[in-house]
Amino acid sequence: MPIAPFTRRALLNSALAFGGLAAFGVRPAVGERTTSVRLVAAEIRRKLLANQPRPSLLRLYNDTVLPVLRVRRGDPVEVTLENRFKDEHTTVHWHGLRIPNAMDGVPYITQPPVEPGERFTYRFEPPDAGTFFFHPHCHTVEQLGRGLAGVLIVEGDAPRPFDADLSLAYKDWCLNDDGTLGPFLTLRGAIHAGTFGSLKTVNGKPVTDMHRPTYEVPAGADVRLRVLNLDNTRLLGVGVRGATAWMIATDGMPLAPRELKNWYLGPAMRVDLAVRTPDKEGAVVDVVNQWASTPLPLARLKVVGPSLGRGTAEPPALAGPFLPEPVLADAQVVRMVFSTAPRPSEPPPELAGLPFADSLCLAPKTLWAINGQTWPQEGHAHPPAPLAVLKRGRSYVLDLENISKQSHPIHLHGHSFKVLSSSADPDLPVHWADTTLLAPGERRRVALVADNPGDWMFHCHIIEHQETGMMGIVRVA
Ligand SMILES: [Cu+2]
Repeated sequence: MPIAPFTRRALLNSALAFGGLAAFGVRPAVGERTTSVRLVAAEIRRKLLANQPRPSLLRLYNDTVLPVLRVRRGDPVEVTLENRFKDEHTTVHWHGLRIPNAMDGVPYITQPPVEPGERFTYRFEPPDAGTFFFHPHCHTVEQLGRGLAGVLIVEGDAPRPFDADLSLAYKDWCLNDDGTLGPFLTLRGAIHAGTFGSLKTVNGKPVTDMHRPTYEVPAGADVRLRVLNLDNTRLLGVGVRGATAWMIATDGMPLAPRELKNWYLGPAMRVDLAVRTPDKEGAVVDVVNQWASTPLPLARLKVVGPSLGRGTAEPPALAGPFLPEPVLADAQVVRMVFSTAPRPSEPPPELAGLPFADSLCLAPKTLWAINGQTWPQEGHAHPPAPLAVLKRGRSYVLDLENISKQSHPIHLHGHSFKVLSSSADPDLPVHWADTTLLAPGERRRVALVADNPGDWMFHCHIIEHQETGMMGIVRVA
């Protein structure tokens, strides 16, 4: 019975490596199947690198860098957020979850901001299984920049248990020599591809040319790798060296297994891989970022123990997807054009002096636009008119076009959409997503059924672009 110990060990590795279940104290509470979790958002001083002169000021959930929360599809989840920040409100957005609007976690738009000392309980039943994450949605550039995010794994899609299941959550940190973090938003970064961090990490562990987080996995086994790009800025091209890997899900939605060559992950995007590890003990498998001219390491899998003999056959497909198929013949086409702002501008002088221009979640400058419209500088408290109003239950094709010189990973809340085509990549497989990456000049057609009523945020997930105007509302009514 070699499988069970390995499986348990691999799961334990991933849980212990970055807090995992223990940090959350997951326990059944209200009903038998309810997962009840306390999520404390607080500042903490901690070193990201052992040789830092002084610790960095981080903002974390439950004192853990990128904690992992595991729940089951369809089972009730109750998460009580407690805001222990001194002077800043926050909320939790459940990225990619098709849950009711009131639980979506956008301050002012879907709920009042959770002020310091206050609590808010999120209640939902995850309708999809897969790999998701959670993060705040106001002053995100700094809250997320200091680490405020977590991985959400919704179980219930595997036709048979994987031999190991690991998440690899990528994030850069703007770490300075003296241990301080920042700046999180620069004019130069916001105008271009964003402000890049100096320290690359996976699961909070440093990644360099010489060093990468290493995990032991069984030989001849099916290992599920959940790769998440949780950075504010950086684009990844995920590849695997030393083993055959199949893509089995994109943004938490299953895909017929497809051999992985390269998959681009903009900020907020995820890909699930089934990696068939070599039979030979001691072999290594590298997960790499192929976006760079020389592939950069992300993580290494080290093969240990006797082969589990999974052979060479394709892994089975995951269960799902569990969402309605858009009817293309009936679909109305809605065009969305992503560009620089028609008139770059600064906030009115009476608002410019506010601390970090936050209390209204206001854009410090307006640089980016969707359909020529920028998120107003009066902030979330004064939302703009919707970019589009979709009829509940109807199918739509969103015709997305990026006419700017930067890439934009575009995210719609409350829905997943089917990516049908790309003007830049004729070989792009049809796949489901909640965030899709548009290269400069690229046009993509995506389809969805507008089945979740409410006002939903629609924005670029390069956070500096989002916070300088590339954000709007899509209403489903
Ligand atoms: Cu963008």
